[in-house]
Amino acid sequence: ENGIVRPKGINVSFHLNPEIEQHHFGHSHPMKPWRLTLSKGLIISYGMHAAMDTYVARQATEEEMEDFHTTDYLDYLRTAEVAIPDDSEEKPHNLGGSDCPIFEGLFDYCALYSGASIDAARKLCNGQSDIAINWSGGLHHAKKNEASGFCYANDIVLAILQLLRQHPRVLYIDIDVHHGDGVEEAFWSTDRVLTVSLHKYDPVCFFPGTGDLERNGPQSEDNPGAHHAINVPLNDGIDDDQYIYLFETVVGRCVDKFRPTAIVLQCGADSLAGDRLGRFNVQVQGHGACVSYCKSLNLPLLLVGGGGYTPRNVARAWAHETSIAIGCSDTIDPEIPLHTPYREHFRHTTLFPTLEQILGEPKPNKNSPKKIQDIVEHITEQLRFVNA
Ligand code: VJV
Ligand code: CA
Ligand code: ZN
Repeated sequence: ENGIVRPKGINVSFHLNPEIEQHHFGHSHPMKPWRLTLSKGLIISYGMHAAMDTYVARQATEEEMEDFHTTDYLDYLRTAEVAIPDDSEEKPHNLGGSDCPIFEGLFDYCALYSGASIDAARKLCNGQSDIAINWSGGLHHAKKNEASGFCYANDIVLAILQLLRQHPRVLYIDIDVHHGDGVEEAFWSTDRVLTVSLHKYDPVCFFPGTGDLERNGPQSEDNPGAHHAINVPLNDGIDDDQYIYLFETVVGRCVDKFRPTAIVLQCGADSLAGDRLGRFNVQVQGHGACVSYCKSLNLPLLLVGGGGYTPRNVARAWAHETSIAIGCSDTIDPEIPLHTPYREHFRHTTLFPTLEQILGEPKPNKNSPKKIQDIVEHITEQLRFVNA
């Protein structure tokens, strides 16, 4: 089908569970698990499933989730009663407000996306996969004892903990438009995980308000994790050229100094132009270039999803990135196949719409060349303290 063949020598596993897609955060909530249905439909219509090992994820057990989360929080998550979101008071474990509503099947949803990321990490550990993909994961804000920013269980932390059983050093990279605060904080105190997040940074007006350039981990004498958090704070309107330059320069230097033995890339698609919550001018090509660069490092690679609030663009990005993983991105037809489910939902018939097609008028780019150079210089300085 479509000339897709299984790549020789490189194994890609695809972890999903259609049950995840059935959950609803509530009327007009920006997080729509249905975007996973749209993405999968596009991936299958291109025939890409034939080039991967597909696994239907099982639920993570409570014991597995306790590797990071408190028993108290998990018990609350499992037993919380469905309620109309209410922001009027502080809630136990930050559950039940409009960002993190309590909806039907909440615990199953969390256990399923966590199970998929844990399974994916195990495939990398036992060498059955070179690249493992879970587009339903990537929920980087969840804390050990509370929900935050649409995230309830932190599947990324759970997956990295699996990788650390086999791997001395794991590099975590986060291209979601939001700061990857939950993952950063979880590995604050170890030098075995280097976290890197690129994000829109505005301490007042943009969630979660953290992630300035100077935030590099608690700087105490006895903290091995000091300097092992890298933040790339950006302004509105960053374009592909600047984004790719920063990604390759920063990640390249991190790899040189830290010498990771495995990489986790959170591919939040809210950094794309035209996202309902995002502010950047990054295109499907620029977003995908980050995946290509990580793949070129030839290390075990876990790809997870994350944010992404304009489903047609999320589906384009994650289908393109799946094609990069299996090595057919140069050969597939950029015209969305005629038999793609919900094809009319994509508005344009190409995988790679132009900024004009997406936005009409592109957003002004508020990132000066000097700002980009200052970021690279600060991070280069910071990495002097990082050694393999
Ligand atoms: O900015 C916030 C927090 C508030 C309090 C709650 N109100 C609703 C919004 C302002 C300060 N939260 C952010 C959370 C973003 C989470 C991003 C997650 C990820 O992409 O990084 C990873 C998956 C926020 N931004 C926008 C909204 N919340 C938002 C929430 C809604 C909504 C519209 C916007 C919730 C329900 C409904 N509309 C109906
Ligand atoms: Ca980020
Ligand atoms: Zn986000």
